[in-house]
Amino acid sequence: MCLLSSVSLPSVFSVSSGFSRPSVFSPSRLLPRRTGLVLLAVSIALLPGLGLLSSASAAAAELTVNQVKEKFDQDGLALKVGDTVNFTNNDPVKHNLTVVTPDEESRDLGMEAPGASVKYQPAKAGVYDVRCSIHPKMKMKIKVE
Ligand SMILES: [Cu+2]
Repeated sequence: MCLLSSVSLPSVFSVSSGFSRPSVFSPSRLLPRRTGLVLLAVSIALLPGLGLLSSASAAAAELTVNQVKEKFDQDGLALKVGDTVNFTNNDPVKHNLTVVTPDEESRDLGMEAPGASVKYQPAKAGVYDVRCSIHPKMKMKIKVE
């Protein structure tokens, strides 16, 4: 009697506790854990994107330079690294812009049809020369800080 009760008591305990743990605790605990993990993963995935978006929209600008009557509508333009220049051809003729970087490297922006525009984003600080290979009188400078 004494032996049986001492043996049966722990076995009942272990069985009941073994059953109650996975059946009662795990469904209620796993669900919030999973949704929590998903939310964490989503927020981790979104945070860098949001940071990039906000910093890009706050810092980078797009400035337009018009080409009118075979001239640039401004002689010089100041901008910051990350900004973009949008050269727009408002002439009835083609232009073909070339940018000379501070390292004296020429970058052909290609033939620009009437009404078309071409974008250029300076990669580093310095003074850039912009010319038109069709109209040698067309010149302007871009100062990048
Ligand atoms: Cu031109």
